[in-house]
Amino acid sequence: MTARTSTLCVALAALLAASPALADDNSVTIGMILPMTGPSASTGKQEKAGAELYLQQHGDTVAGKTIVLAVKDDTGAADVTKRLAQDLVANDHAAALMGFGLTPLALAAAPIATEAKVPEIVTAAATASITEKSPFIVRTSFTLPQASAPMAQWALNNGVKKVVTIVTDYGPGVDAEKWFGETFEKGGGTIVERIRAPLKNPDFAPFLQRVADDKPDAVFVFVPSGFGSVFMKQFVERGLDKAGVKLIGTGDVTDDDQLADIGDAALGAVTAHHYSAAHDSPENKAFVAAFEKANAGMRPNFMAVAAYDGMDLVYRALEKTKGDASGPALLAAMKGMSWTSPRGPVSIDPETRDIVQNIYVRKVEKTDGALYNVEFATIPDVKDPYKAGKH
Ligand code: VNL
Repeated sequence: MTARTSTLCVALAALLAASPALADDNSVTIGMILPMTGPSASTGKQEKAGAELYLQQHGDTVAGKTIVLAVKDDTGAADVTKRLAQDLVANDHAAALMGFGLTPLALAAAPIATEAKVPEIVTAAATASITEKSPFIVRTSFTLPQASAPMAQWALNNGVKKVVTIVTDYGPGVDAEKWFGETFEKGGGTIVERIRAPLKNPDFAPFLQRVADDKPDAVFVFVPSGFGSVFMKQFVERGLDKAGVKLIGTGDVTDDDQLADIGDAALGAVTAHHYSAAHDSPENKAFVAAFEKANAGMRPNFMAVAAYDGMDLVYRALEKTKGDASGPALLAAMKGMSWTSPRGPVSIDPETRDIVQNIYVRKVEKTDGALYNVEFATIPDVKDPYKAGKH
């Protein structure tokens, strides 16, 4: 061998060693597909930080396997999600796919999960029907019906009679509109108007003018994580807060990632959700402190905790299978798994593969000079009501 080729061999060996795609037999690759750029980049950033924190705290070894977390940016485009999912299962032999920032992205990966018999752990997207699109989908985020129905119940119990709903016009928004509206009307409330705003380049001002004309007791809102700031600022600019219109919604609009940016405009907003950085438990205090230490200037939101729990689910499943990382074995181990998350007690419903969790009613308040969603009521062990009605 010449000196030149031997240098090349050394370089090649170094390259192979550094490549997670060619990791040894003992490795288990988790392919995490996220929007790291584009309008939902904040979701990608939170999710990546949540998953990496789990790895940092628990190490990369479980049940004799070495975990390799491969994070890929789909830019929020479904065709890219699908290509990345294909690539991860075919070339990287990923044992599980994880992430998916928006409903269309989670749906794009579903046929790949089914065909490759690899669990698709949905840690962000929250349209109820997603888990029906592949028997290999498991979810650690939430569903919009899970949060919207309890919000309607709270409104009914607290003197709210007339509501305008405003939702982003795609899967989760349609779910939120339906489950808030039907629950509210069944309890005797009136939906004055149902407004849907486009997902792309949202400008809520014209819709909020209609709300001002309708003069409801409250506006119920769903916008995906990352869009709350635009909405809340326009709500206040229209003077709707001063006109006495209450702001209620699912917790996506007062997302912990955006609260500081929204500022005092968020004060008093009442929302229902599964996670607040202010959740008062030892597990959450430890989680928030470790997250903030590892990610200067960031506060974990519901996306971060769902990714953290997604990793937790993989580790627990591998422990249960004693290191068997085949898709069907992992999936079987995940069904029925229960643990204590920073958000509270959770389990994976073995029938629907959706997460069962507490839903908290919270109000935005200032504590120690910062805005938080302060939980004041708990609805325990909520199953996704969309699927509960079918089973
Ligand atoms: C979705 C649902 C996305 C809730 C979100 O933030 C969210 C979705 C990006 O299913 O697309 O807060």
